[in-house]
Amino acid sequence: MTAIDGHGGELALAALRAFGVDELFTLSGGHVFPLYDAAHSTGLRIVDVRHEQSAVFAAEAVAKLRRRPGLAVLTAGPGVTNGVSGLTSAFFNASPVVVLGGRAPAFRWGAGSLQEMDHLPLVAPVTKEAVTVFDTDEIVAALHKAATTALTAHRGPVFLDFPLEVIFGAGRGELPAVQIPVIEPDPDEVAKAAGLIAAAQRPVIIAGSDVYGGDAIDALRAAAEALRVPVFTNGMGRGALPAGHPLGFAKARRVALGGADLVVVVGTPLDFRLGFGDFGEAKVVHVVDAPSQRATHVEPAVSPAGDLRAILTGFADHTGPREDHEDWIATLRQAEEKARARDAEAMASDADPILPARVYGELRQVLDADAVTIGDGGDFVSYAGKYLEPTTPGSWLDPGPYGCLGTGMGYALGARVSYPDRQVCVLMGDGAAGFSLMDVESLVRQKLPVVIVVGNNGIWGLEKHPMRAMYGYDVAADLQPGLRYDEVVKALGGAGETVSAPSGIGPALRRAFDSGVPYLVNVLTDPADAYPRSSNLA
Ligand SMILES: Cc1ncc(C[n+]2csc(CCOP(=O)(O)OP(=O)(O)O)c2C)c(N)n1
Ligand SMILES: [Mg+2]
Repeated sequence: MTAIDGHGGELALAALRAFGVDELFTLSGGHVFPLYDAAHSTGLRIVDVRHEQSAVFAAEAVAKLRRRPGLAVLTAGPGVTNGVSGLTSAFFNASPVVVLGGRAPAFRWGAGSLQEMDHLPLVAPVTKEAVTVFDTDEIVAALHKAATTALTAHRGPVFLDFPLEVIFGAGRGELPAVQIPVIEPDPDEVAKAAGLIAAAQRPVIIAGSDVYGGDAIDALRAAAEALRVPVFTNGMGRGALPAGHPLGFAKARRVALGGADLVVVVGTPLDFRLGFGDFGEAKVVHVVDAPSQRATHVEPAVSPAGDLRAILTGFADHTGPREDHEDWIATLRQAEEKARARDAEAMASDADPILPARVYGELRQVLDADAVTIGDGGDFVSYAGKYLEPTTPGSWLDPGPYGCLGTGMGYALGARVSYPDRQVCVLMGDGAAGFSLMDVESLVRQKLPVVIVVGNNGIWGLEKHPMRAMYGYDVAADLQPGLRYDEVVKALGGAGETVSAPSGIGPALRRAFDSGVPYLVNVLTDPADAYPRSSNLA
């Protein structure tokens, strides 16, 4: 235990520093000045934005990428309400985000202070913990507990607010050692699951974000290699088995799920992205990082719960008899190669107007292996998921199952602050761009270069095409065609250009990555092109 004293802001940041927090994202408000004062005097980096949602999305990117708390500081009332979509995304994504809110003074609560509202009922349903700290002497303990909760599987965001007199007041606290509880899995369940995989004829593993969040990427690879099981990934799990790994697959999913006799889903929910866990005749093993994550709408053969590293290592260490999966792996490899050839053709398309596939064909040639790519949009981002193949785990950021448009600039900020030397590239729909482009100013002013590629089809494509298919017409789905989003970025101090011919994409992307400033490549794409999908609502 280390004793610390100071004002409320100093106590709060000292507690979070112990968890590796070394920056905060915010938009100014007097209710939280002591947190700025503490950051200013201790050298904790302050990154400020133009809308609170960007602050929380930035904190979420840090939490996702670095597996430690990402911190956003929001002023009382509207600051907090503007951050609610970010908190909700973090909740859906199991991101260990800490949001600190200002709060009107407690001593005259009810008298009508500026921005006086009780935030807790709003944020409680989308956080693991939401508390008001009423005593300056309790700040250190409250923050230590909150950060520990955020980092304990199943991870997620926490929210604390501080009445004005509490955060401005002086106090003291004792800083305990950081210790994140680990949930030990039931060894019988682990053994049962490993036995099922070994005995299966055609097993498949699908691994998701919690595998990265739980630092279990190596254990996943070891389990797959030991039991010879093909692996598909989603979310932050992408890149776990990089392209070229004999058990890594991305494009043969339909063949795999159609033919599998056992589907092992690790670290991701059995939600709409996975057909709600209905894999026909195949048995299901659902591996989760906490018992709370066991599916209630399907009955898996077994659902080991707890530390993913321990569970996957248990799989790797399985010693019983095992079936030979080599024919199955060869079948999937054939399907994978066929799909890869089809994709390569699409990505080379000379079609005019430009197809999104070509944008990704060009982008793949300029991206480094460890580039962080971020998707924010509809169809344009579905194509990014299809055509971009991250080879470094924890380098792909999508909004996750909450599907919130507007994450792009915040995620880019968080990624750039996390990795000053890696490429950071945001793929944005033109609709999505409208939510956050003003935060290019935050990037410019704070010298945080990123490349923004807008797939500019002049429509809310992922809504327009389905509505037309359903009703034969569409409303509220058009945007102004041909808009110069690159000029917006230029006006804010960055750079950019518009591309309308396929041959222009590659050179523009190279200029963008070489520029060293926020740079928007505005690619005019074909509004008639719709991402082929079977359903998008349920
Ligand atoms: C905050 C929010 N509002 C609305 C939606 C519904 N929505 C999902 S995709 C989409 C269209 C996105 O359009 P754009 O970013 O231009 O990408 P495109 O589909 O055209 O490639 C909309 C409106 C959402 N997911 N999130
Ligand atoms: Mg669009």
